[in-house]
Amino acid sequence: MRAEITFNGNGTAAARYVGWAPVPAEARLSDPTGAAAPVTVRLQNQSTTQGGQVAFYSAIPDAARDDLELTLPLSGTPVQFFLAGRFQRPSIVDRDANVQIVNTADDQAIGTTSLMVRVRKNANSLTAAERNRLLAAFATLNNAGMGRFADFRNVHSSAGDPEAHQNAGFPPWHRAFLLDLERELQQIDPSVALPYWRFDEPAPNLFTRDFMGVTDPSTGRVLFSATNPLQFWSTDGVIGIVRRPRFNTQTQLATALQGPVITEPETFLLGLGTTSPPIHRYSRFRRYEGNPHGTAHVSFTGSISQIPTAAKDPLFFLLHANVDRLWAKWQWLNARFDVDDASSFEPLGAAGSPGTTRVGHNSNDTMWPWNQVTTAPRPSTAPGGTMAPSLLTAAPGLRPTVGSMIDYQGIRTAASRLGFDYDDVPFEFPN
Ligand SMILES: [Cu+2]
Repeated sequence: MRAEITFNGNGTAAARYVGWAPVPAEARLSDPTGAAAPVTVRLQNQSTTQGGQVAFYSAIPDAARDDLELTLPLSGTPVQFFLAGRFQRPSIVDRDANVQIVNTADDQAIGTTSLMVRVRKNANSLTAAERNRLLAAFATLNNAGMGRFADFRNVHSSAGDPEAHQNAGFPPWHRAFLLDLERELQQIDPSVALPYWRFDEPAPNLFTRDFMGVTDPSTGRVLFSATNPLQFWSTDGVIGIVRRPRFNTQTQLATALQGPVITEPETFLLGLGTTSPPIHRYSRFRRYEGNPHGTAHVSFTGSISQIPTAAKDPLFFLLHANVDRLWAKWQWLNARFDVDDASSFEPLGAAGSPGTTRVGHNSNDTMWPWNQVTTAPRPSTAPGGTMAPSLLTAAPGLRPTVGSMIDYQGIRTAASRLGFDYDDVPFEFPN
């Protein structure tokens, strides 16, 4: 007797990745030999103290369970359920989460499926193996300046500046930018998720020669160990990265000339309005583009400190993963996932219309460069093409809209799930 589970609408091993958001799954008897009647099974995590674990849901919405009983017909007809990573139990290596299918009649396992609970983690506390897989994937994407990374560097440029900054679309545009890059990294190594640099805490393990490098104070050039694949990093035909911190990277939080970044709790308070009673509003929260975001950028001199050159430095993507995490956590704290609610996103605009602000910053506008529009006021080139697809979800599509970035976990609309999560931002159904 054998049973199996599949999920993400895809039976292949390449699709066995989950975050905190529940995904459709099904269990079936693949070999009913020895069974005379429908078989009651229990889905459970194989007992391990480390690594990934899974949570089960019989339906949506429902409470997450540690295990789930299902009755599987002899015909092999699948039985539906839902599956997610168990919060605070992410994987450490690929496929280290093992779901067992146990026959409740005799407690024998009749099937096991291995998957990865893949989420974005704090870069400062990655294992050496997690760090090395990330660096290898980044270096492959850059390919010493000859690879696809050049498109990402070229998008975040002077021409792209008004598409991405100083307006309501700043958080969604950068969420899409990171997702596109992360999917490219995952095509190289599917066990990689983009980590975040918590710039409001010291990150001594990030600023080492084995990770994002250590600056030579005499030249401003970033030095790497001989085993770090970033040693061959190259952009615009020039080898190396120039990045000089204005703060002690071993002991301090990111600190610019005007002072340190505001802390995470202070960032969440930015959203608080002045009405009575005060509510948290997106239009106020997005002021975080200044401090902490801008402050973190200018806590260095060098390419990361200016928009046209910032994305030359791989640290940019870890900085922005934290910027995006702060928005995601603010969204969770305040239940701000409804794109049609002005406290979750504003301005609001109709598709194809200029909306209430510059095109590219209204919820129904498509975003450059993924829309491939090169007529004014959009830039005259659109490097990189459409959004990278995913085996795990159809969202956000090839030409994402600003609004498609809001409900990133598929809380309100399951089909909106973008397929990424942060280690400290859970999935919760709305009340
Ligand atoms: Cu930035």
